[in-house]
Amino acid sequence: MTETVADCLFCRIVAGQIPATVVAETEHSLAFRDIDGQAPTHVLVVPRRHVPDAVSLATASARELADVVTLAARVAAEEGLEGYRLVANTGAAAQQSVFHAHLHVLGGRELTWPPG
Ligand code: DGP
Repeated sequence: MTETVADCLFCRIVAGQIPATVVAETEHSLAFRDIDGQAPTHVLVVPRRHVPDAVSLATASARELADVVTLAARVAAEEGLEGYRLVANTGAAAQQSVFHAHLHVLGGRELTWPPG
């Protein structure tokens, strides 16, 4: 099931209305490079369906959430990452800026902890 929102940036990328460097996709999910990369690999994995955040995706469809996570792992493997970080900023207070669910896949450099 695909639900889109006309003024949502990631819905527009999923629809091909805004260009993005797509690296992988499935029936339910799309993976593309972040425009503001914070690591040698910085890919966003989004569901094609519009939901505002990852928790909402879990509620809407556990299968589609699993598809996003599995595609993120596939991207990490294809990028040759030994370790990587999956980040789901959730809410404005956690620096979520695009309110269409997405996972950041970050890797290719030493990742420190805790994150800022
Ligand atoms: P977040 O802050 O967690 O909501 O992450 C949103 C990310 O989206 C942020 O790292 C930058 C990225 N981004 C914003 N606009 C665009 C765009 O037009 N294209 C691509 N590829 N990424 C974008």
